[in-house]
Amino acid sequence: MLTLYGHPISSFTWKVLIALYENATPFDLITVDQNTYADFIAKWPMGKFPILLDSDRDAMITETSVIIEYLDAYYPGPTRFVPKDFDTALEVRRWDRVFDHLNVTMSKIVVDNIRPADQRDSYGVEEAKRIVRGIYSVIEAQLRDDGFIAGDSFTLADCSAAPALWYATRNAPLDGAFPRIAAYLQRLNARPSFQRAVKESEPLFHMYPGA
Ligand SMILES: N[C@@H](CCC(=O)N[C@@H](CS)C(=O)NCC(=O)O)C(=O)O
Repeated sequence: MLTLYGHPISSFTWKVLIALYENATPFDLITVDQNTYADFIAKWPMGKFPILLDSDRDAMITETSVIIEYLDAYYPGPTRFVPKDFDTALEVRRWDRVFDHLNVTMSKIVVDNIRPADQRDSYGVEEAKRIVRGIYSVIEAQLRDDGFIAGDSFTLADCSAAPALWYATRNAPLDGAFPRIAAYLQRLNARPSFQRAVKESEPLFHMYPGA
């Protein structure tokens, strides 16, 4: 049995939820909140979520990219997340890293929105926005008019891209300068797996004003 410790509004949790929903993989979600935090932190003192527990294999897997590779290996379904061909797999992993970098950078902007007014970091936010626009340029140059970030198939890198771009573009708008990203985001938005992750978190959107 798979158990995911995460939070419905967390972008890194969405990344893994998308992979689980893509293949209708059964799992239980334990929301990391004040009731479950002690249990979670005892399991993973680094405190970064989500983490996946697999009681059938007596395994705990951390780091979203590794979790999705694990699902691909042990709970495969119609959507394969890492191609068998080494060079293509390397490209998928490379773009997964780019989108995780976008995810972490945009979090600085999102989290600043919920800081007390006198503890905001406008310098850090402007710097994050500059970095985000640099990442947008790299992504725009990679994208084609159709398909996904690393070819025709939806992969690990697209699981990573969907939440990162969803949050980033609300906080650092594309402003018409990145048409291929806008079109790509529409293709990602059309995936039922992503729609479900967003829908389930809607009741909690108020936690992140500006998100
Ligand atoms: N590299 C990690 C990043 C996970 C991450 O940063 N998760 C955020 C939630 S979206 C988190 O745990 N934030 C709480 C904290 O940093 O204390 C992964 O891919 O799993």
